[in-house]
Amino acid sequence: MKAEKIWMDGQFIDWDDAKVHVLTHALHYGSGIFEGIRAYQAEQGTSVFRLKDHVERLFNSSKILKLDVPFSKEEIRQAIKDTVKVNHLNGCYIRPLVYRGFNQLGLNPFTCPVQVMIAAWEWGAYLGEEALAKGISAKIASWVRNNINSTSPKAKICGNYVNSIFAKMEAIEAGAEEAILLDSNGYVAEGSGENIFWVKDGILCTPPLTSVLEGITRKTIMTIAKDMNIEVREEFVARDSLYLADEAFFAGTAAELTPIREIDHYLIGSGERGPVSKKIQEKLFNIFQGKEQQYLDWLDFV
Ligand code: PPE
Repeated sequence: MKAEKIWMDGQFIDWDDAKVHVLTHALHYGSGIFEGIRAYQAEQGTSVFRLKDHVERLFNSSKILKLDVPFSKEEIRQAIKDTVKVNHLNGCYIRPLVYRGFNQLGLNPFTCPVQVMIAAWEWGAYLGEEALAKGISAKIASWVRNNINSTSPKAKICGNYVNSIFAKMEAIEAGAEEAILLDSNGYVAEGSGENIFWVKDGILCTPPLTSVLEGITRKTIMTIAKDMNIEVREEFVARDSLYLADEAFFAGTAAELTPIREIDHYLIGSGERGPVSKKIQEKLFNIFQGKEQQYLDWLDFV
């Protein structure tokens, strides 16, 4: 993973020179927030998927962590598109980060400057190319999802991701590919970096937005499923509902729509990508490629 330029605080810097001081506040305490965005090569040109929604969430995360972004939403949207353009990227992953820089250490963040960077690079299938067709194995983590009174799950805060890293390490060391975290009440929450869906008797289900990230892919999938006349429900369920589901999948910008083949060694349905998952996945990829007139508004051409 390497591209040419990274946007740092308003200007493009060579990839290898995009550095920060070791006493950067966010490096010590996780006091930053970020976004994960994808651009796709559509029939009409390169486009960023749901750029406006991602920038909106970036500013919501900033508000929650009290980071005063020194750029307007419009400036950030333009900088994201410029980053894709100067790097001559077609399909890519885009990572904007707003973080507390260096002034002094200690938990009070207010004296540290708010800095912004945007990087973009080619990033293929998050959980492997094969995973998109065949599905992956997942494990219920012993680590509980960040509690709603410990941090804000609605904000994509850097520090929140230590919780995900614990769950991911546990899953990998146990021989699984991804983790599923339960919330403090024991209900299914989400993956380490994805929302989760399952299908039971033709109904598409996902947990409510309490202790999970308000995923843009989640929102997209709920909209297109409804448009395809698939019933969608938000439900708190225990892990056994996942074991007994007909289908399950992860949804996120990086993961796109990745089917889940097995959870804790229980085969989900027939242990392969299910028909509802496949139908939604195909629709989603067609939308990314600009092949669905109805959803062209979601594409922002660079
Ligand atoms: N939950 C979590 C915890 C999460 O990190 C993501 C995105 C989602 C749900 C899905 O949200 P959305 O991308 O808006 O549909 N995870 C990002 C970071 C992944 C990473 O490894 O880094 C992403 O997919 O870009």
